[in-house]
Amino acid sequence: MAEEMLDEAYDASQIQVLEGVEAVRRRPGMYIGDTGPAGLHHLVYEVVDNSIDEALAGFCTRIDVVVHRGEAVTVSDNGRGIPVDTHPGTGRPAVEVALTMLHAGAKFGGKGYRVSGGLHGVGVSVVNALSARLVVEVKRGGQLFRQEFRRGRAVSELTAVGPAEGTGTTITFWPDPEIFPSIKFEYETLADRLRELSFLNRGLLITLSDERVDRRETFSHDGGVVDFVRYLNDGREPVYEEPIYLAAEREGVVVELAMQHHEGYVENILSYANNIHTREGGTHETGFKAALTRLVNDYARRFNLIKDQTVLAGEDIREGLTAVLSVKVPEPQFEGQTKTRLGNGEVKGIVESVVGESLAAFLEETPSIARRIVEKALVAARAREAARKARELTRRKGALEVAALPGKLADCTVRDPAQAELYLVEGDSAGGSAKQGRDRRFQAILPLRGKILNVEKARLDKILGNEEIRAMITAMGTGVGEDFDLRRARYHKLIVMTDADVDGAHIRTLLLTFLYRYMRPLIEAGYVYIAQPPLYRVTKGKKEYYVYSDQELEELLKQLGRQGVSIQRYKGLGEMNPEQLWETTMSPENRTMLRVSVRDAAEADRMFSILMGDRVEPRRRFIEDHAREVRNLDV
Ligand code: 0RA
Repeated sequence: MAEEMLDEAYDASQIQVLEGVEAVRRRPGMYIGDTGPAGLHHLVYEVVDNSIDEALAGFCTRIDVVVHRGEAVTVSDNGRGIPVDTHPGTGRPAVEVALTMLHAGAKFGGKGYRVSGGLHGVGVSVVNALSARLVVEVKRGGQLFRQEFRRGRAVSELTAVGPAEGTGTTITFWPDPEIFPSIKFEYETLADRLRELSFLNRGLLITLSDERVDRRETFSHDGGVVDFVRYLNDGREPVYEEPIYLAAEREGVVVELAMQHHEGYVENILSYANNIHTREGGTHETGFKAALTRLVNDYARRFNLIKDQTVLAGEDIREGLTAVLSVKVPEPQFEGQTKTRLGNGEVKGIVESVVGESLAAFLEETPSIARRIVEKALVAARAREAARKARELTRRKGALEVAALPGKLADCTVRDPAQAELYLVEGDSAGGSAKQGRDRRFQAILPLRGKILNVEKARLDKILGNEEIRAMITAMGTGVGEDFDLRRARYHKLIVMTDADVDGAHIRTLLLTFLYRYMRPLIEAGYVYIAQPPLYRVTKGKKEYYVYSDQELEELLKQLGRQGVSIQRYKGLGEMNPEQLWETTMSPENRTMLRVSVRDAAEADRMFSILMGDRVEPRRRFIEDHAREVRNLDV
């Protein structure tokens, strides 16, 4: 009788497993966003998040991530190990249930700040369903257990395979090529997220190894968010040496903040809720900004640093501010278009009072820094007022003129922005080829003169005065900075097309930095792309091949053999005739383009600040560390 009941429970759970796996495989986008590179990398984050949960619970100090040849990934932790005992509802080992039943994750673990279950909140069972193969190994109770899965279904029983020391969980998975058009993992993408996680979880050791290229990095930051702010401000001139730091827990909400002003103008507040980057902000960010504005104004007034009626605006106080705000909330609610805005109402007041109290004490105890912050805000307020007046002047002037498009723009004929593309092309000669080669119905060309943009140490604010950049802004139609309005975009694709050399890379970095600082919503909307022109043209007899990377070249040469093969290396776009440029780089049928993410652009911004900044030491260090990338400045 008991056995029969167990069988029934087993059958019921098996049906649930099959239905779950099918649902996930039928509509993977529902669970991981998409099946492109973002979704693919999300698989890794999902598994890592489970280990992070174990770290947040206080049982895990180390996570190792390995990318294998053949694009399998192993995530290993030294936590307690996923439980292996029999799960009462199903009669199956708990670890099998966790890996096969949708949303099973929530049934375990219980309290604590779970990060898995956050953004997409899908759990490892989804990773399993989307993997051609997955192997889990658990060290618990002196034994090593192992179980294997194919496309989400167990193909072996959980088996004790030998003795083991310590505890932990190791998951290796092979993403399913039936689901993902490309299963190629990108080292930098993984490194960025793991670095971020190591900043956000102080003391946690994370390693990333790439066996495909023999590369390895360790991420570990005893300074946590303070180190994060230092990292973001690397190469910038700080207004005060030590980032301001505060941490507190109130009503079950953990608040951590590090902030430091630099002499530049960009506000860069990164906020996180349960380790998830809340790009759209939310209640925690609102609470922080409110407290900062109030505190600095109170201080300034009390010490007569501003006149009675003057109020420093929040944006003036945040000019040149780099801050990382991290909260851990027991039951986070994520809202907004991309589910990256924290919605929990109670968090605003909590952050506001925590920051308010700590910051008040800090300003009181450290008047020299308090004064510097107020002075910087006063300068910003004056500059903003001057800019407003200038803008009003140009607006009045502009109203009298026809909204003229730049003369160098070869516009497209289609009027629907969703179909229209604007190519920013380095150099007049390549610009000419692009104009001839393009499909004029939907492709517009704006040539940029390389030399003008390529001024060493170009100050970004001066660049606003640059004719080429102004032409780009006018062509896009959106305005810049405070005036930016995405709805006015005349093109939904802005494609940066530069030479594959140092100058091209330099211009690209500069353009991305500009877009990041002054037209960021364009990047957030996914409108910005980088064209990928070929690096080589290989011919053998009558056959010709365009080759886009050194690795591809190596593979092709192996295939063709050396005899009778000739290789042309393209040093610039100008070396291609219009037909070739269309064929290889502009035709939607053949081209590949990189969509620029905010993270790419932020990295360009960082690189720009370091390479162009006045501080010699960080620049030297950066160039040493990044010798390879700096050569192609690949962003
Ligand atoms: C549920 C309960 C316990 C640990 C875990 C889940 C766990 C899950 C994962 C996923 C990756 N690494 C993990 N580490 C732990 C704790 C059970 C106990 O020992 O009390």
